[in-house]
Amino acid sequence: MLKKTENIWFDGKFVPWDEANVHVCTHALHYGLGVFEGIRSYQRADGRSAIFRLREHLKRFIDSAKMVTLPMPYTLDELTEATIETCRRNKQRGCYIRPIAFIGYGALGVAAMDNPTNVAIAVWPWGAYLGDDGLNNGVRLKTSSFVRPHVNSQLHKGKVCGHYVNSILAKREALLDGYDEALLLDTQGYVAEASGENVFCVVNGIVYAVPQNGPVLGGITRDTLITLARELGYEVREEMLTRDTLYAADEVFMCGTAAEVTPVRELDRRVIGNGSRGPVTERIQARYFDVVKGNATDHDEWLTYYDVEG
Ligand code: PPE
Repeated sequence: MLKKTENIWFDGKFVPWDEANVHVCTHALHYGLGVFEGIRSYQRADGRSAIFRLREHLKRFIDSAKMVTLPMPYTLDELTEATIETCRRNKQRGCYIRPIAFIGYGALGVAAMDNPTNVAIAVWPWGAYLGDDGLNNGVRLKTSSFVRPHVNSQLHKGKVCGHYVNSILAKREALLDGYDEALLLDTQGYVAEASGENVFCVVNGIVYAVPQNGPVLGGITRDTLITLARELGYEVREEMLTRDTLYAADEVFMCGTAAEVTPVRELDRRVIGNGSRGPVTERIQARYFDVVKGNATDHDEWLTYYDVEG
């Protein structure tokens, strides 16, 4: 269950959590055209709170809307201000932040060119997406029978609400089959991404990331980890991967704002590496947590600090 907070920013105003509602005939509810973001803020080791890579997330939010021809009534600066204020008002020292924009109430029928766009920003506390045990010991993955749609069928660089039906089908299938998460391949059979995470593997000390030119979200955590891994001295290659490469890899891990850096200990009943969090994954994960919520200050450009009263 969501842990509700006090106020949601909704079309430019703060409204109580329970009153941030829309009509059942809202267009997006029927056809799925909306865009969203997932952002985290953390309370850092020094006690201050900071939102991680806020501008990049909100830029992607605006770009996603543009890709799907959804008019976005707010600027990057307005959304930035609104996001910070939503964290502050709700006295969240560390939280998950969910901006969403969608086609609102008006006409039904697919195009509905003149319906308004509604925009909301909600925040709430959200722990480890795939569990604390998953972060420490790794999760079990299943290659999905569902495939990531062709790059001309969905606009994968956009974080589009309706795209997530494909993710839900894959994730539910994986859970029903007793796994923790689904791995989706592309229409050619190459590794795309997990239902809500980008995928990496480690072979002979080299870090491999699935390239961005396929049907995958351009993950901000993925970009962060490539930067941090290179700073740690690892060679990082962006190459198409096949499932057999993952089966035989020394380490596999996934990343996303919600999932952070989650090791994979098993894929399709093949134990990956030593069957727990591998050493390279552990180093990159530790560095990630140090940057987002620890003592590291060498990536301050990624942090938007804000004050919480009381
Ligand atoms: N791929 C997909 C399909 C995806 O949904 C996410 C984020 C990523 C990759 C990683 O992107 P980034 O957060 O920029 O590193 N998934 C979000 C939603 C999860 C949810 O269940 O809701 C998230 O991590 O916030």
